[in-house]
Amino acid sequence: MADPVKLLLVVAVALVDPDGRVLLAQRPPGKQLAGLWEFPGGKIEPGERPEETLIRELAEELGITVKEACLAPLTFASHAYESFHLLMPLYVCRRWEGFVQSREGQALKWVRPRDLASYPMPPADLPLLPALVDLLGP
Ligand code: 9L3
Ligand code: MG
Repeated sequence: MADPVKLLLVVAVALVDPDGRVLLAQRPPGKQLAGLWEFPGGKIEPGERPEETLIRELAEELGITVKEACLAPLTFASHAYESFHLLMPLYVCRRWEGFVQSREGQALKWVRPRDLASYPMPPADLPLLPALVDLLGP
């Protein structure tokens, strides 16, 4: 029998500031895909709902508090790596409490939607850009 496909469940968020810019985070050295710019987020822990994961990850990585009601699902990324299949919903969040800070040594950048494509991104994140630009405008 063929090996079952390993499914990796990850959530990501487009944080949108009042000027319509989106936050990208650079994956730190030593991590898989180091140096690439991604939408912040992380792996869904057993028993978590995706919204709970995002609230936890944004507190850990960026030091901000988002309310579940402020998270709107936009679209899904689905990418087959060699050893696993990544399934990753992208949420949009425009309101949060606290100031965005780098809590894990990652570089952060606020980027205009039309400029997102000029940042090297993980292959899962790249196909999310058209839906985001549609929503936010250039
Ligand atoms: N990943 C891709 N794009 C993203 C995020 C948050 C994560 N926007 C991928 C990178 C890793 C996997 O998901 O292959 C797990 O992420 P992490 O726990 O290593 O950050
Ligand atoms: Mg993460």
